[in-house]
Amino acid sequence: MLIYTRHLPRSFAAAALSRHSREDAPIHQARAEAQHAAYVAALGEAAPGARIIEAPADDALPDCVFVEDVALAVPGGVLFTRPGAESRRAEVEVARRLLLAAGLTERGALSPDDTLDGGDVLALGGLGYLVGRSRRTTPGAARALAQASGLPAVMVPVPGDELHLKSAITWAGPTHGLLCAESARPWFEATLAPILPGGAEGLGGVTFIADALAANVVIVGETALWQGQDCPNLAALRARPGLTWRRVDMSELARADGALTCCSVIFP
Ligand code: CIR
Repeated sequence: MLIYTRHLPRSFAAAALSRHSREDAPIHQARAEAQHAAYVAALGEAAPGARIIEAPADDALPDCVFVEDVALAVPGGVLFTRPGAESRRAEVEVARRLLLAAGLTERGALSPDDTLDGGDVLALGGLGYLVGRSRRTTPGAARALAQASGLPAVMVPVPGDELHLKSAITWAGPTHGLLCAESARPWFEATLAPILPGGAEGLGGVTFIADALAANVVIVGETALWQGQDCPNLAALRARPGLTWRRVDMSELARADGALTCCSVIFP
């Protein structure tokens, strides 16, 4: 297993893109750095044999810690994206250099007319992908992903004005199923459930989570990393056999709209 991460730049607290005002609660740079370091350590402990790449930060790219948006693990290699925010496009270059040097094969490419943030891509194992049609991701990106992966990639609207598809929903594999933010339940029932291959049951079911942050889990090996507020539904899910759950606090990164999945790309 290979895990790609990138250090937090010194410009993060002041300049990372954020839909929240910094006036009331400024991002705390040192706390964000400590949380990110603990996250990378948790990944390493969850996957002891994995090689972890920690790319150096670039202070000219305040969002560069959110590596999920720049590279996608696809069968046989990696698809590099073209992030929807122009200020983030240059983040791809270091990922390309380091991941190809690590031996991965580049698969496919986005056309210059398309944009794709990895936060919009929900991988459903061998069944394919759901791709969020957010403000960051264009329909052509799903075609590029299908070509690069050889798997179906279906475009779906994102709920409300979420930044990304995975801001509302992630998949913890067949034993634990989908985790969907409670606020996105109407969207899930009306829009997503009808088009899921085999329905939600075919993916292990769906659990609605009161805190949207806690619906964004990272599965690495047999471990699920999670953050945010607990709730009875989540506690019941954690009690199921098959995954060890570990809580990681990335609250300072969440102030720049980052969730747990945003900060790593995991190549099995
Ligand atoms: C951005 O707006 O692009 C960053 N501040 C947050 C990106 C979060 N990425 C993700 O959810 N995959």
